[in-house]
Amino acid sequence: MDPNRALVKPTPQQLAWQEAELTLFLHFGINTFTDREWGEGTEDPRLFNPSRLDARQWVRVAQEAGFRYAILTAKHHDGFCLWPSRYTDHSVKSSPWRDGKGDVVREFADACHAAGMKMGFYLSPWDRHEPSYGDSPRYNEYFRNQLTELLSNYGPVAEVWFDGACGEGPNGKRQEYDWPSYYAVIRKLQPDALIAICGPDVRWVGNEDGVARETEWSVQPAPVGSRSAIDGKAWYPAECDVSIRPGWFWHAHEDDKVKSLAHLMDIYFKSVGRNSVLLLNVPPNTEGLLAAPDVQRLREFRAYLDQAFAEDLARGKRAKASSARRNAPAAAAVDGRARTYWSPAGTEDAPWLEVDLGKPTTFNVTLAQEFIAEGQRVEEYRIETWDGTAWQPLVQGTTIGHKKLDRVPETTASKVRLTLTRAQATPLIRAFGLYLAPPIEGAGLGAGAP
Ligand code: FUL
Repeated sequence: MDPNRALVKPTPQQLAWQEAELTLFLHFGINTFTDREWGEGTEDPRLFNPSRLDARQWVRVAQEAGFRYAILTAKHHDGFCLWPSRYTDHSVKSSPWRDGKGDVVREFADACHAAGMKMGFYLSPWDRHEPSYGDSPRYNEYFRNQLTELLSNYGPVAEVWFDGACGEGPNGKRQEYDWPSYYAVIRKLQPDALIAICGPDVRWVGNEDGVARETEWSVQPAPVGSRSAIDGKAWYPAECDVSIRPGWFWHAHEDDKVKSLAHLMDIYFKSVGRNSVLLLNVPPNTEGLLAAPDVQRLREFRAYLDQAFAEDLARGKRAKASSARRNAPAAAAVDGRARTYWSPAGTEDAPWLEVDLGKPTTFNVTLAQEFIAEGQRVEEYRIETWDGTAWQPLVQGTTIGHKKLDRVPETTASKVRLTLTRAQATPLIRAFGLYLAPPIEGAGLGAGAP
């Protein structure tokens, strides 16, 4: 490894987003009222009529569950707009809701801003209603106009989420999306907004199960439009999108198919716990509210996380290391602070950090975090426990990144050691922690999706 090599680092916006860990996704629109997942674009806007819509409820529930970003589907593939766009009548203004004077995006944005929730929107480039779709230059202009409305009139936007779906237009031609021109509108109007999925700032993890890879690098070949590229590489962190229900939109018949707490926790460990952000979809119902079973599950989700991570058993314990740089002592990895880290002097092959727990201590989750503001560096690590005579293997892992959580069988030890066996540059370990998570009713903690 070349110590002078410039490392790819996150932008401040990418860093804030990753630190937040949890983003709520809200799929809501005409499909909510037609009981479909994909509309055809021929739906009657008069069907859109939520009886008790309250975006403050969405935001309150999300915030209570620990979510700090929320993304609403301003327009899905059917083309129906949740805001009164000047460029089409296929929107809330043609609906009976609030006498055609309503604006869901406005209510959502206001609720987010009032609560300090970061706000984003999903805008489907694929539009099955808009007549200009397929006539590439004309539709690209229509799309940029819609983006301009959403980015100009609703306050700060933290994330714009682009799905890649692309069908034929009414003229039988395939629309060619002019991505660079879309990005230019976003960069100009909302320079702090992250552009996700079909965009350069946040990468789709590659499935809709909420599961990242065991090895998840935030540094990737640079996508078009990236702001952090060095030598063809860029900071391009993974986001895991998954719905709390089988579908993305609300359907009455799925009220009893909300994912179990055990399944959600498995998703959490395999997304947030694998250096990714979890984008969890919780769709409002025909009343315009998050449904009771989903709200209940989100409460359980929060309560479980609070309990599982209430006490870091390594916090403040005596720590020593194979070596440490000045201002980066071993103790900094167990001080509970986000801005300090342990970093080895860089001379040994496999630097290690040892925590003396002072007494036999039982845990079943280990945590490691890198100080990613300075890049992602660790390629391989192992965790061992001291049995009084020798070090016993417990975890063998690869990348760490922002956060790596490993679930292990209940283990009792008085000393635990983290060894970094391979790294791309001198590692900076922000945290090393140990937790005893309670069992989940109906499933062991280690159990996967039911
Ligand atoms: C997909 C869409 O086709 C789904 O309807 C949903 O919006 C999901 C998040 O992205 O590609």
